[in-house]
Amino acid sequence: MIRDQETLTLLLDSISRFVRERLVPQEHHVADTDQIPDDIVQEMKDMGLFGMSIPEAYGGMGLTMEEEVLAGFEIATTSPAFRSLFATNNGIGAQGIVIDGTPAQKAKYLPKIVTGEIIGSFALTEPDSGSDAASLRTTAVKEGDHYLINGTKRYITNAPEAGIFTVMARTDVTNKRSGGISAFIVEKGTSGVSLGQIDKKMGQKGAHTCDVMFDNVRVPAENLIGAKEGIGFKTAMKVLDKGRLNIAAASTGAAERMLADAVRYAKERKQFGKAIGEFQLIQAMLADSKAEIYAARCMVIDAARKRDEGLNVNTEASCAKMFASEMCGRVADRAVQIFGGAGYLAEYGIERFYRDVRLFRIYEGTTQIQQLVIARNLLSA
Ligand code: COS
Repeated sequence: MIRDQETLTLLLDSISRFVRERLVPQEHHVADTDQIPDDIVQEMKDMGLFGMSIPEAYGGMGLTMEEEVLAGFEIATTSPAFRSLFATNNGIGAQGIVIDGTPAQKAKYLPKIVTGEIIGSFALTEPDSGSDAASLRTTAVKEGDHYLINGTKRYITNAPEAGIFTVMARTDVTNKRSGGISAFIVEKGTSGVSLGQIDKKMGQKGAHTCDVMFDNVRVPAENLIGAKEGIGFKTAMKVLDKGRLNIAAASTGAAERMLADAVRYAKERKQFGKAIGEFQLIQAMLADSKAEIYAARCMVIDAARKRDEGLNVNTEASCAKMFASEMCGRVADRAVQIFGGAGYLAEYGIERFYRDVRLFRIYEGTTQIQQLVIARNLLSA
């Protein structure tokens, strides 16, 4: 749903200009240093990018899902590391509070998430619990007006920068599956919270992940999301329904960028006496990419509209995430192919995208988990 086209157009134009003029020129620098410069982070804050999806009542833009994916397409036309920094505040690092938080939890944390004063991070995955999220082993034992949390979380995006974590932990150890899980807001400064080394990744330099360890961490009972035990897994799944749409939008935007780079190169690069874009085998790769990007874009917008209508988009979010991320991988591969030898060299940047977008098919649920969700929903209908 688009609430006001004029306001949205202004936002999309300003994001597009910011990406073109400020972020694209910094892509190599961020990849080389593994850091997003402070002045860029400040500009992101000033533009309100940390609070796009947070309700206006807490100072955010309150974008609808359709508006958010349109913004997501634009933001994703540069290195994914830039979006990653504020994406958890709009997505998985804050949505647990937005969707299921108590009024007091929202009032306490959301205004600071909006400004980027605190970064929100989502702590679900563990060393032995990835795709099978319901098997997680982190425990939260109630002691008076506190919970004592123990366990280790792995691959946690933005953990090094985070001010709060949404931590899924088992409050009922007799229930080994999803019904025993609750979600908590844990502040980073709490005694017993510690971080592992920043992970060395294949790509997405500038976006950081690491382990987060909880050693007898005392969390006030008021930080139990929704003030109810046993609903934490469902909170996580609802968060991921939205997160998967955001990753689908990011995949689509990144594919658009790679195709634009490939088209430009195909016009400039000459072989056999003419631009390689005049050869039909190159044209086929460009055309397939364009059609697939268009299909992904339509899927993402349709699923976003359905979510705005209040429909259950579990299936649609998984379809969009699966199709768009796999499509993005194919476009990345073709783009490298069109660049030829230059595609394999760091200075042309396309190999960096090839590595960066590989993650889209893995995080927030692998392609295989999306297949499982879609098929289960089909068979149980
Ligand atoms: N919204 C609301 N509730 C949901 C839901 C959703 N999207 N998905 C599942 N649930 C509910 C189910 O209805 C079920 O409720 P009941 O117990 O009341 O029947 C409960 O949650 C458990 O669901 P389910 O039985 O489907 O759980 P499973 O353990 O079989 O597996 C999958 C669920 C595999 C889909 C889940 O573990 C998953 O998404 N894994 C991938 C994790 C992931 O994406 N990790 C990335 C980390 S973030 S980067």
